[in-house]
Amino acid sequence: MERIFSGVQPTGSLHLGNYLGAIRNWVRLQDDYECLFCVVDLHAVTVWQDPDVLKANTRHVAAAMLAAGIDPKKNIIFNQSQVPGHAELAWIFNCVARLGWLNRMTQFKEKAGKNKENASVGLYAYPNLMAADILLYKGTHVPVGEDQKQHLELARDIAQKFNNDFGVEYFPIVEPLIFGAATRVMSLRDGTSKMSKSDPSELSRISMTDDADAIAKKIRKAKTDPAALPASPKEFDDRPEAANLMGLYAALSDCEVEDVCKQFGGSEFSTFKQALADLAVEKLGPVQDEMRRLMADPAHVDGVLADGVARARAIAEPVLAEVHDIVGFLRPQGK
Ligand code: AQP
Repeated sequence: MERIFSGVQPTGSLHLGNYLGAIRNWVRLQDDYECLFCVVDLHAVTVWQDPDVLKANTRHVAAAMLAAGIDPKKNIIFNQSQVPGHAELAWIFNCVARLGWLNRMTQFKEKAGKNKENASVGLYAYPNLMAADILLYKGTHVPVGEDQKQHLELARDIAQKFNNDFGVEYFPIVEPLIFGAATRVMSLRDGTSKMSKSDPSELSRISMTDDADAIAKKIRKAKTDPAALPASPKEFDDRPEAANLMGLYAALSDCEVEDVCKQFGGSEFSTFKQALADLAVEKLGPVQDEMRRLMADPAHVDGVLADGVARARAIAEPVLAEVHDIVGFLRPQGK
């Protein structure tokens, strides 16, 4: 069976973008692939995290995966730091990847901003760790958002170079799985920047822990423009906020944006926002209720993660042993 690896960083409260762009799609993959879903805490610490908050966020992300419908028996749900092979293989990949490759990564430039001298080395080498995450399990497919496509290309280059350097056909060349609807949910305050956990404005995102009132308020306050709603996606040019809100409606109701335009074209934003808020509350409510129930039972969530860690290690350890042999690390035999 083909194997999928995918992860979410425990860097804050999950939002609608993480749900529609990632977790909801993962639920749909679990029947067709062998899946590892990872809370990528090693990635999270590329930017400083409060230790207690990081632990709480790790449980929060695991709870979101479970609440969304990922079956922990069928799939492996675990946190990255507890499988040492991720960091070990990332080191080997630090020695395979070229500086020039990493210098081209646009996400580092965006996240480091103007002060890149002050960014952590980990943030710079982040794509090498992502390659290790996938290849430690010889993953064949990775569901990625638009923003991760470049990193996945790098994982393919690393696998190829490792195979060439050592004259082996060891690592698979990973294929992306890109989902159509809502691959990129944008900020409610600015339709040109992505909805993000680290955006300082709470009003920019719908958090998976927001209650119905908070969801309705954020949608009501979402930035719009003065014109009536477009009757076709062709009219989305220069109207990023309308495109984003109508795209959200389409993703939440599992229909095409064209249909949303047909239904609401010509209406006032206020009417549409009310319908969008009602829909968001209806669709997110059951997942949020289940998340709250799970968050009140941390022992259960920890049990799921511990089981996942053991199963992930069982796959990773033989792969790492083979990589050691390929690279030439001596395993001394004691008496
Ligand atoms: N706005 C988004 N629209 C669609 N998909 C999104 N994802 C993130 N934001 C959006 C997808 O969610 C998965 C997990 O993302 P992540 O937590 O590993 O990192 P990220 O992409 O950096 O997410 P954030 O929310 O923007 O976090 P911060 O602010 O900490 O950097 C990925 O599949 C991602 O594509």
